[in-house]
Amino acid sequence: MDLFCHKLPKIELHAHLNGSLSKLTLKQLGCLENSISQYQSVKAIGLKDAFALFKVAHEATSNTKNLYIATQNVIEEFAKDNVVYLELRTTPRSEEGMSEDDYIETVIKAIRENRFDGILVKLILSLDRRRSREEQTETLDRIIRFKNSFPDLIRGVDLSGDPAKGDFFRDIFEKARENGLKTAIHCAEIQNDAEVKNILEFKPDRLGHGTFIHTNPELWALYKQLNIPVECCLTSNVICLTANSYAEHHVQEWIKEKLPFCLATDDKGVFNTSLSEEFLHIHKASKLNELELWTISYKSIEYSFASAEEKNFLRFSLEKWKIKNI
Ligand code: 6MZ
Repeated sequence: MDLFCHKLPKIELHAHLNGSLSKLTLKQLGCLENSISQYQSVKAIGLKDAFALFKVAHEATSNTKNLYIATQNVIEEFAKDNVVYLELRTTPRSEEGMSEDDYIETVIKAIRENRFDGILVKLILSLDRRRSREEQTETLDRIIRFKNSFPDLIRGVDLSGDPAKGDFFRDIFEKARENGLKTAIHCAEIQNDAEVKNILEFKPDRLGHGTFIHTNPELWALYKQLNIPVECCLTSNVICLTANSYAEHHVQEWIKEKLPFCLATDDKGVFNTSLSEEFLHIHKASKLNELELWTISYKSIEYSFASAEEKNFLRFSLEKWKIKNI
């Protein structure tokens, strides 16, 4: 099954650029050995400690040259894992000598100059919930400007960052939607029923994690009525201690009730995983067979922010692969 999960053409819809850097990339970017050894979590550490690890990657990508290399390496690694469609997300930030505009331009350039065959890459830009309403609004305006110049590449906006901090500002995402951007919002990664209700009522195109929705009957009923695809990141949740184990992960509820979900790595560097491994975990935890795993991949095409034409192309190649391999 290892080989099957590796070879399966996969769709990655929830990957944070700076959490996806491999140790090899950190080394290439001149990171010191002792920072590198701290960066990757080999055991369950909880959300707070996981968030501290992003600092290592952020230091490594604090100039445009390194950011460019990091983006290309991440794409290459997903391509080698047989990810055929990648929606990479990242939070525009400024550093000394690099403005938010420089940051976005560099990531765009790295994706457009991507050298790897067989992988289609789109960009989602993230708003950090720890930032103020004014800062988030300013970043959104910037994103809208870039989206108008690169509509083929920039497909959506995400809300992420430490779920214990900051807020979801609905009007900011209404504006994103009015401007033709899709919305993917981290939701219920920790228990926060009032916020989850606000997010669900906004009806984003996709939800990240969705860990604590089914635990509240009112929210669960509302969610099931809305039927929004959830990006499930099993290893991330196990390491961050928001799921007790792979077998007890909330994706089981989605499988049982035939609700829409995709599998994703979240931060393949920090959590030392790959999309193939995530498929292997679900195979083991839920006893899914090859056809069922393929179906997860196939259905994820629908939940993606790809254009209708791109979706048709992806469906065609997955169907072709199925005839030969299953
Ligand atoms: C919420 C997360 C996250 O944007 O600098 N990020 N936000 N929950 C998570 N679960 C573990 N994992 C990553 O990539 C790193 C940033 O992505 C968000 C955090 O804001 C983190 O700083 P970029 O490329």
